[in-house]
Amino acid sequence: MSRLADDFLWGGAVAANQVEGGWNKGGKGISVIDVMTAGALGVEREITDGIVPDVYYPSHEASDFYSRFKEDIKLFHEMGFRCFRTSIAWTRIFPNGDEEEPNEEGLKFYDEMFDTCLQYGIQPVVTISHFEMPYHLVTEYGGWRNRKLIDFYLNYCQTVFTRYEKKVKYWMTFNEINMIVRKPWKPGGIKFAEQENKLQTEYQAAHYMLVASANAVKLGKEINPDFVIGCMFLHPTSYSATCNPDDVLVHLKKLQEAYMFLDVHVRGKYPNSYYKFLQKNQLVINTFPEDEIILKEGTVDYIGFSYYSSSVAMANPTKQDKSQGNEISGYKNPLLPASEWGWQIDPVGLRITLNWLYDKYQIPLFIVENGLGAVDTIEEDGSIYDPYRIDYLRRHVEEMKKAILEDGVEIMGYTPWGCIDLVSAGTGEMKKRYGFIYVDKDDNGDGTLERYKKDSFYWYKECIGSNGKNI
Ligand code: BGP
Repeated sequence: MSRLADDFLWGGAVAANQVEGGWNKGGKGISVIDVMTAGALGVEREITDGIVPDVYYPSHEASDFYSRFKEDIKLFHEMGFRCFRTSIAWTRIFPNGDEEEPNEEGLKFYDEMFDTCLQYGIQPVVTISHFEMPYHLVTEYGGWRNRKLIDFYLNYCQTVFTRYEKKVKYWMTFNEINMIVRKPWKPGGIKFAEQENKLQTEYQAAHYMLVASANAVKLGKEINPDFVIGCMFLHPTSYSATCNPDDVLVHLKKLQEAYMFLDVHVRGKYPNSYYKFLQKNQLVINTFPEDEIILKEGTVDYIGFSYYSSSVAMANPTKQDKSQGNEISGYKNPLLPASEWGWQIDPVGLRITLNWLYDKYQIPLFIVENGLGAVDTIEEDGSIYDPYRIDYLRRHVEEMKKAILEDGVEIMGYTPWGCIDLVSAGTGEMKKRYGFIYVDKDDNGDGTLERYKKDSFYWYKECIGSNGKNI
């Protein structure tokens, strides 16, 4: 192959909870993100007990995509998007999560949104659960530590698969599923009680989510065999800090622990190292006898993953070695520059990641998140010069192309994160911007919400228009 396929899925990615706002409109219920306050670099977002009056919650209005999606999708079209990755807010469809009947107004909202995409020839790529499970499932059932969540999730899947059968072909079951064993609030609605055995709870929840995911794949295929259903994995790319075998082993173990999720998603069973890990940590996971078969039968069609940066692993780290990164980070790499938020920038790491994944799993890959969170300045005439973002994206696209054209990796598409500015999941900030489209809003929630095209908007348009040639 000497060029990218003509149907390569160029596009952009967002999540409902970070872009839509309209948190209580159209019958929507409260989600786990709706009770998270804003934070900053080094300042954790607080999880409040329900909605507290006079507290600022960034997700409540977010970028107001809920009311402006038509003009926003038009702008995506102007850039030439062939696909648009977004999620369905579970709480628009089942406000509490445990109802039997869905909320028609919520369903209609996504009907309209997907229709708008399709009118412009943009394929929706839908994450079924992206950090926005119903808060009620936390207060009543304890989140994903409870097996009942599988049924609620499947009822939700059944509803959206059936409703959007003719509109959505590409699906992903859970965003960054492996976050459940590190930062379980957003993906799993799990807040620990004092004395709780955290690891036990996390790995139990992981099992339930994996069973739910496999069941969802099976269900989706029954409803429409043409559905293309993938998983979504936070790829914790890292290197051994030195060639000291002790560092190399730590690095290997780190990857193995994370790849457990992909082993189940892709091969339909846990690796031996997982059972040894459970033993070593004295974890006992409750399973049903049928789980084994479900996992076997519900394997995914592709691996969707996020990649922003890399870090290093070492056997004897010091406190100063810690690096920032996307939820699961490691230690600093002295050879790499970092973003304003301390995420180390490593385009070649993307090529390495693609090769690792493809060598190991041999199914198509989809880069569903990549990008640079940076502060942008808007000029008086409305221009936004963001050469740093263009440089980041260009270098990553170059490496992706090498992976396809020189290494033979099968990649379905590329959807840079936050194609329109949105609320940061990690910090809740607005000023950590990823978009090609600037949204006039600040960290206090002030601004007109008006949209402006950044320089990167025109760069990406040219990139897509030339199918990745002119970058
Ligand atoms: C991933 C999430 C996204 C997104 C992104 C960037 O973890 O899937 O929801 O937000 O990272 O992270 P942040 O928003 O913290 O900059």
